[in-house]
Amino acid sequence: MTSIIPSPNMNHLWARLLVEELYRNGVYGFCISPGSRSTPLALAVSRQKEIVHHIHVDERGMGFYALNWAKALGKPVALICTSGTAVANYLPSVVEASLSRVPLIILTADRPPELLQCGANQAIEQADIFGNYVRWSFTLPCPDSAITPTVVLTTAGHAIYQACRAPAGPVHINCMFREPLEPIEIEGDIPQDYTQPIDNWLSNKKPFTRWNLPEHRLTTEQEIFVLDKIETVREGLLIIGELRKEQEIKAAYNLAQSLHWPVFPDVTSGLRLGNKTDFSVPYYDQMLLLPEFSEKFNPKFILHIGGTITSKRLLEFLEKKRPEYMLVTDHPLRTDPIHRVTYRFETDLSSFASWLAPAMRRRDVYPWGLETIQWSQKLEQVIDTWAEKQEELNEITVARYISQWKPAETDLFLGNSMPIRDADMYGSINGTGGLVFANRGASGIDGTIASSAGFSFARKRMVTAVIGDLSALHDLNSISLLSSEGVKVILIIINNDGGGIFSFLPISAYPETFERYFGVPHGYNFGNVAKMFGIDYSIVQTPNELKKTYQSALKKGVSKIIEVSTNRPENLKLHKELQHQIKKELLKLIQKSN
Ligand SMILES: Cc1ncc(C[n+]2csc(CCOP(=O)(O)OP(=O)(O)O)c2C)c(N)n1
Ligand SMILES: [Mg+2]
Repeated sequence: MTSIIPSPNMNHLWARLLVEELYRNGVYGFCISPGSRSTPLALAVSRQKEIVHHIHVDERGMGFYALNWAKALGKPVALICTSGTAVANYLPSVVEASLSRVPLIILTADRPPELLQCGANQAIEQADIFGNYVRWSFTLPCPDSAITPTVVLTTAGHAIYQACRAPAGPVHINCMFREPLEPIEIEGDIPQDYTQPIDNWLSNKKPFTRWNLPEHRLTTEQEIFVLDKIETVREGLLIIGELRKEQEIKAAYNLAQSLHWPVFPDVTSGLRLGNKTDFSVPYYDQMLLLPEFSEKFNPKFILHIGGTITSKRLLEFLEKKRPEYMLVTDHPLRTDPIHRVTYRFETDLSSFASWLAPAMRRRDVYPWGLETIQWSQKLEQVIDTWAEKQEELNEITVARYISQWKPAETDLFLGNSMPIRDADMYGSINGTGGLVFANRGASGIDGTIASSAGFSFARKRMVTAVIGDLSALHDLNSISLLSSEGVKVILIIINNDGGGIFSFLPISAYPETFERYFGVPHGYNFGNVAKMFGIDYSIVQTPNELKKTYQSALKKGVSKIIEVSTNRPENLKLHKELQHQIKKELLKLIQKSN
């Protein structure tokens, strides 16, 4: 621990107290964007040698970096920025962190009250700027010897508690500082006995307040209810939504193996692109394209554990079928977009799955859904055969091949729009698993490059990221994060010269407005920008080229951009063609079974 006192002045003392108490409460990562008003905070971090910190000029990218760092850690990461629009640039990542329940501690430097609402430079209304998207917000006044230093410490502690307790999320401490901001010695600024109330804290390394988070477990009555319910269900379906921890993935896998129900794993569950269970139905989204299947497949009870579902078709199916629906999450947020949940439980997911799995092994199993599982297995071959025929790469085969080629010791980040959907629909179940992250809280196409960088840093391993070209353009300056220490990302940019997703929407039938307002072609590629940021770059056209380039980048172990050019109208055609073949095969299988 570096010394907190003597501090040169009150500004620096308070900043050191704040940073130190955050650190003692387990905040080991800080993300700093440069600015003058935040000088005391930045310097406080720089003195604490055990804190890992990153510096990036753009607060928007820095926010997404911190978000995915914290999401992978399951622990809060702190952000520091100066006053003014710097603060406002955090908003997209704050919104995402709020909706995806990721703890962030946002420390924004502010001007003193006498410089607000009077036209002073770089002064905006910062208090409560993030509205309902933060779990707690508080303005620390200018450091003042009339205020006991314990206030600073308990502010830090309470911030962590609010950020970490369910629902986890961002908190905002707005820190006012009056000049001078530099660490200049000011005699008498800190009264001699000022730190007396925290003498004990200064002499040890423990947090001032030790917060204890509530544990969420089912009560005995709830356990009996769940067991009763599940034991009497004959046609059950297990849906596994987003899971962020390897332990949860393992527990969900064991639950699936014991339950003997068909399993619909979301692409972010860790059980979709690998970790195949005996009951996995990876191609449920595509099967639901066929009305004959939807009519025949009638689950009476859903057990859904984890986060939300990517497949809109599955949501529509559930809305129509109206089975009993048990949703088990580790948070209290409302995540029921089809308004169909019958039983809701808030509990730790690993504990829930680990408790339920052994209890399920003992029960009589009603063999239902076996055909569904077998049909899905047959579709694996249909997709492979179709893919083998594609000489040039396309968006479907990129999703499929990456899921097959990605090594077990790497993770996957999926950009919103088509990359996550293609991986959900066409990724292979025979991959190696690993964590799959995406910003699905608000599903923005912003901050994707920064997100994959933060994810890689947190996991201390290579991340393969697949994102669209507009998403890449949106976050260009974050390419600089790809070469920062500890970040290894193979960034695959699917360049279809615009927003490919819109071709799948009804608006594509209006050619007079479609390209200009929705397709938004730009004609760029990413070679020069990769060069500007000193990142290795290749553009590939064929599956073989992608395989070679991808595998050599993995071997090299440093960040790389791989661009794949595709064509939007052609992409739509290819999706339709493959979907037609899937439906044809599935119909044949259904007819055979009748
Ligand atoms: C920040 C933000 N702005 C706008 C949107 C709306 N939007 C959804 S998908 C999309 C197009 C994305 O294009 P690209 O990243 O190239 O992916 P593609 O659709 O081509 O797969 C847009 C603009 C959004 N989700 N987030
Ligand atoms: Mg695109």
